[in-house]
Amino acid sequence: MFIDPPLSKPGEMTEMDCFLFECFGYILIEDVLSPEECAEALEATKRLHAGHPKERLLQIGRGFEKEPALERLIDHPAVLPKIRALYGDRFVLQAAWCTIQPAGSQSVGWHQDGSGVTEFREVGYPVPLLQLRASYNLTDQSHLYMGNMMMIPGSHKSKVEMPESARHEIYASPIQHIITCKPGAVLIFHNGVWHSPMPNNMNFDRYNMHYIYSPPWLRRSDREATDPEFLARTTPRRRALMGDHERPDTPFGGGGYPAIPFDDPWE
Ligand SMILES: O=C(O)CCC(=O)C(=O)O
Repeated sequence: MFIDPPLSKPGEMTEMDCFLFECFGYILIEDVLSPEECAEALEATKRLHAGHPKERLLQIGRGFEKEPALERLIDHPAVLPKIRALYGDRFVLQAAWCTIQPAGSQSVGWHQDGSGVTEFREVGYPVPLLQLRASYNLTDQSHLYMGNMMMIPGSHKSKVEMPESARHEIYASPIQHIITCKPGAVLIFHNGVWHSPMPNNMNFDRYNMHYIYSPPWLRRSDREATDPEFLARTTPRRRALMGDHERPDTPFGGGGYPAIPFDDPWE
């Protein structure tokens, strides 16, 4: 279906952004990364995937510990104010996945994000916001069949699951929306939105960097603990976003959870 995307602008989460996010479960911000920033991040993602099989969608976590171009995206000023507007002042980076959809491959599988063990939709209705994803498009996805994200707008409010029989179909539903965007755009979406990658029929690999923000008490999924060397050298804001607490019980207790220094200068 060709519908206009719920477009937002870098920075502050406006009242209209809040409305669009509430209605669709996602917003798209174009031109977040300059061509140079995007090229740098893309080179970093290629280094992370070097030596790994290129057959189907593959996600590699915690690349920000080694790659400065990926570290910078953890608290990008175009995106972080929107995450803060949706969560309030206390949240962590639950995972950062560097994802390839290799040239000429497909991994269509419609799903909601969460834990297979206890699906977030079992926690309550509407499915709570527990994994807010900022997905940086690092390769061209301005046409169809470029490994685009496919979304069902508003499906984070649906009590009814997508039928099993449709979950491996490219065109699964008449209301689906295929995101077309240039490198450097960022899609922010709610874990409850049903989504899938579109096949990548191009002769180049598709790379997205997904940053997932969660309440501080949710177990991290790309790491048990952050590399101590990274923690020692990164900025106070990023350190706070890592969710490595001196006492692991503090996220539950609240009192000892460090405040995120949102007002520190941007890099
Ligand atoms: O990178 C993609 O295309 C999709 C990744 C995805 O759907 C997921 O990690 O839940």
